[in-house]
Amino acid sequence: MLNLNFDITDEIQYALNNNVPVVALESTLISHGLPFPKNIEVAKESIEAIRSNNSVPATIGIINGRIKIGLSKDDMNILAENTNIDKVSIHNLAISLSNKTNGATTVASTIYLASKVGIKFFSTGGIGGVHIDSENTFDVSSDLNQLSKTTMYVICSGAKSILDINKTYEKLETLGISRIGFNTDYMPGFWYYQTDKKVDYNYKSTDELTKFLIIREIIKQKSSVLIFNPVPKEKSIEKNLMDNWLKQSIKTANEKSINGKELTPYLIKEINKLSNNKTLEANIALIVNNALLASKLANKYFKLI
Ligand code: PSU
Ligand code: MN
Repeated sequence: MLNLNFDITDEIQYALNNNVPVVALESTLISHGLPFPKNIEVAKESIEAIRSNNSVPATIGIINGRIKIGLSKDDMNILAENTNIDKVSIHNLAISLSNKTNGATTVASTIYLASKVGIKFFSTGGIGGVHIDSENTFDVSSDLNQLSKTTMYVICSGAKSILDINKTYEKLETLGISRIGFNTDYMPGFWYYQTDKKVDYNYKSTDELTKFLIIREIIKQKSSVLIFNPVPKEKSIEKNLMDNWLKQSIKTANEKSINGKELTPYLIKEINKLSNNKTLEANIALIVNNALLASKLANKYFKLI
């Protein structure tokens, strides 16, 4: 029954059957996170980074209502070039399939779909989380809920800087999602190198880190693990600059009554403008860097199991 909706490329299916490392990638980054044509360049660079470590990339998205595990070049162009692509999370996943839309999958829906086909590693930029002013709006990304339900090893640079980092950090602990550093003592701040939030543990080698992942499997823990990899230092943005841009863009979002799932893409675009694309450059650098680390970890993992 499942196969009726899933299109898995032969290469990915072969890798899954033969313990070849596979790294999943989301597509919301392509359609809603980065501007065209940078989005397609970054998608390709991430794919190359994963291949350079003998791993198989699996970019996930929805084309004409079909779940694609592995997007073709044409599929990727559809998601990168059009402005009417659905942002598909968990609540609207089956709606997109039933209406045969083209949809970009968020962290939540990507890890859900990836885990259904047996993928263990996923790489992205920053996860969604608890929004500023959530006491009033109740806006909390379903990424957090899904991370608590799905077993996935998620390599990222923290939560997006537009969020309430304190609340997001606490919520992760509540949900049983380990906040692991890879060579960092503090949770990274997405566009900036580090926040003041301590990681649960800083693993300093891929060997140590993958052994920890395997121990979790032995004791049957089912939630996801966040593996934090900070933005390369030379691209990191100063926190006070970022806070100013954030304040300004929240103000214009309020004036224009932008909220819900439109809020994240709007704020990211606005801040890219205000920063003269410095945040865009940081975003690109960290995405590719995370893909590289994900494939290294996936390689080590499949050597150890
Ligand atoms: N990080 C980015 N750009 C993005 C996102 C994350 O740098 O576009 C996307 C991810 O797909 C994430 C989603 O899952 O935003 C969260 O959206 P929301 O807050 O509406 O759940
Ligand atoms: Mn939201």
